[in-house]
Amino acid sequence: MKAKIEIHKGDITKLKVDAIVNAANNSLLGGGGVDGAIHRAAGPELLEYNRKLGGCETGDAKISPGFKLPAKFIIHTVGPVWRGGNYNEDELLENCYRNSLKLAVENGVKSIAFPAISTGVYSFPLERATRIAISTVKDFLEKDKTIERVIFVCFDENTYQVYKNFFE
Ligand code: AR6
Repeated sequence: MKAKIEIHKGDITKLKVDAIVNAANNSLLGGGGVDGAIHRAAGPELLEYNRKLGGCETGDAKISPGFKLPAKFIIHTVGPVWRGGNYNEDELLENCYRNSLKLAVENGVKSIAFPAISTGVYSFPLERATRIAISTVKDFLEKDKTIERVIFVCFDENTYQVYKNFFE
């Protein structure tokens, strides 16, 4: 099961996988960080498509085509904003990973890449988020037979080192 997980350093928009996950906001209409990069790389059709999705609750996930991306699908999930840890932030972050994987399976996705959801603009502590990301994905993969490959994409060196440390 661990063999299905990879840690990758770089830009998630470049990956040729079945689905990449977007760390979006409730509107699903774009923003900064990885969300901005995905909208730029996918092209304006993504915004047009997402207008019809009607937003997304924190912890939930919605799917769109990848448009100009090498990835076939984009799974948009909304991570929690860190507010000190007493506002269900851990559970909501766990839900992001689990609901993204469920949606992936429903759509026949075999390879999926995740960014470090909530650890940028939303300020979730990186180590705490990394532990949740890795353990939620591992738990899911233990029961699932569809997903063959999960890639954690780390954009900066610090995130990459933290993921490497937790994974070993
Ligand atoms: N590829 C992979 N990871 C990236 C990329 C990229 N191209 N660009 C940034 N990251 P953030 P959040 C990393 O802020 O904390 C947006 O405005 C980044 O270095 O993108 O969930 C949305 O619209 C960090 O490690 O997402 C929301 O309003 C990680 O992705 C809000 O930000 C997540 O950082 C969501 O905030």
